[in-house]
Amino acid sequence: MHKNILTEEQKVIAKQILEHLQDGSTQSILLHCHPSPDPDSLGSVLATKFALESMGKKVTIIAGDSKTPDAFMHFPGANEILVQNYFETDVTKFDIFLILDSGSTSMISRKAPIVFPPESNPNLKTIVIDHHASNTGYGDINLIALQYMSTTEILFDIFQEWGIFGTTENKFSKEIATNLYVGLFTDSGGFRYERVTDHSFYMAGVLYEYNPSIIDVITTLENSSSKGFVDYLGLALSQKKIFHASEEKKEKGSFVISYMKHEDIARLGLVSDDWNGGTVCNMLKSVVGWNVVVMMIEEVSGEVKCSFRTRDAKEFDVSKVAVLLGGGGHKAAAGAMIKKPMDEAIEFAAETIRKELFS
Ligand SMILES: [Mn+2]
Repeated sequence: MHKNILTEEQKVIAKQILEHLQDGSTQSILLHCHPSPDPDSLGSVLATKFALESMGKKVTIIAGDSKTPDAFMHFPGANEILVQNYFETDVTKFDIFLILDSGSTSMISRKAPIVFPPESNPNLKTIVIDHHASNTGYGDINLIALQYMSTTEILFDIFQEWGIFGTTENKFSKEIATNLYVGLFTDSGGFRYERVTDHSFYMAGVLYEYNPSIIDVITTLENSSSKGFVDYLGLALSQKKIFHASEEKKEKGSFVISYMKHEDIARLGLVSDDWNGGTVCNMLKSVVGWNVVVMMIEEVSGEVKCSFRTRDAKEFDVSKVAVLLGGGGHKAAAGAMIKKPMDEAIEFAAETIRKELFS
């Protein structure tokens, strides 16, 4: 028997989801990638596609709001993703919309508000599987499991419940293993985050058995940078504002905000594949005393996307700041969008961080 950390209650929900999937009236299933997809979004969706196909279901994957990054195109099955967003998709063709790694409906699309069931297909069943604490459970069936590092880690246990593996008729494949691994590896910061458990390492071991070249997939992922990424990194790391805690709160150290204005993006000729808030944050927070760090990117003029990280999630819960700014996330890593010009956005974020975490 494989190690499985779903709670009894979650196992019941997993079985419920399976019943819906196996129901004769379920033929066609829709999957999507979230805006600015990360490897957990892609890996979850692609692994699920192979699992559902092994059950004889027809699966369609849409790229969603963003173009799938070139650096992810070597994930097995990635070339079958349709370049269209939710509102460009004819939902009458589907029986189930299986929504993965998406903490809110804005992670399905940011183009317009989303209402379920959609007007054009009142019979569309929505199933949400996710690991974000901010997920309110907006589907017909919701499996929100916070004990997992990544959505692919939840799927690993769900696939056992579904009999995709761990039974004599093993349908687990190299393609499923590879896609589950990319999500597990990246959402755990390469097995570095505090929330990593023995289950994460156990899962990695099982996946390795199915694809001993699993490490090559990560090597390719981490060595697919564009020239634009290096230009972005250089400027982002040099443009930063350092804010110190007040004299009375000296022990709290400092917080740092790096930024990339819309005009910088235009001047360097960057495209959205070129930047990544997390990378800059990880470098900034490696400095002793820089306890909260933020990367702010103004992709669209007047709209600033913020990534928050901390080197000490016990002392500094950055999700609190993100929520106050209209976003969400985890204690150690969160995000938000501020609709202001960059200078005002920096001031607004700095004030919020100072009030919430440094005073
Ligand atoms: Mn995730």
